[in-house]
Amino acid sequence: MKFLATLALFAATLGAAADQSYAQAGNAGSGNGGMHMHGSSDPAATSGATVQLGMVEISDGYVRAMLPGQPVGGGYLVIRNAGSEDDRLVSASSPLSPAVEIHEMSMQGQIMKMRRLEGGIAVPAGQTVELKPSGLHLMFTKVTTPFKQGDSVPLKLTFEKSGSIDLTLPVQGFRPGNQHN
Ligand SMILES: [Cu+2]
Repeated sequence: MKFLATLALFAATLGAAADQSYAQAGNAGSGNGGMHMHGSSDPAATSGATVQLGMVEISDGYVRAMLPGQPVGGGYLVIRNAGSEDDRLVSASSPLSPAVEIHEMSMQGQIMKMRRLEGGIAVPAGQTVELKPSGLHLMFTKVTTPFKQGDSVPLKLTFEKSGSIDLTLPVQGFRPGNQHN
C-alpha cells in the first residue's frame, strides 16, 4: 500500500511538471508565431524576394553599403511590368534620406556620367527594367548615418499607374571598384 501511494504521488508530481512545461512551450510557441507573422508581412525584407503591386513586380532589391562619411548610397532592384499597359516609376522616398533621387549612369566617351531622371523610369508593358550598378539606380542623398552591411533600409516606391508600395531593402557589403560616384 505504501508503495502504491508513493507511485500515485510521483505520478501527480509528474503530471504537475508536465502541465507546467506544456504551458511554457505554449507561450514560446505563440511568441514564435507572432514573430513569424511579422516576418511574413514584410515580404521584401530579403534580397531576391518578389513583391507585386498592381501590374508591376519588384524583386532583387538591395542597397549598397556606404563608406564612413559618404553621404550618398545607391539602391538597386528589378521591376517587371506583367501588365498590358505601360507604367512608370515616378518617385522614391525613405525616412533615412531627405531625397531619394532616380539616376542614370552611362558612359560618355571614356567618362562615366550620372544624371538625374526628372521624369522617372519608364516600365513598358511586358518589359523588365533593371536598376543596377553603372546603370539606372536610386540614389539616397544626404544620408546622415552611412548604411552598413546587415542594416535594412525602408523605401517607398510610387508608380504612375500601379500606385505606391513600402519595401525594406537589405544592405549589401561595399565592393571596391564598383562604387557609386
Ligand atoms: Cu546617382
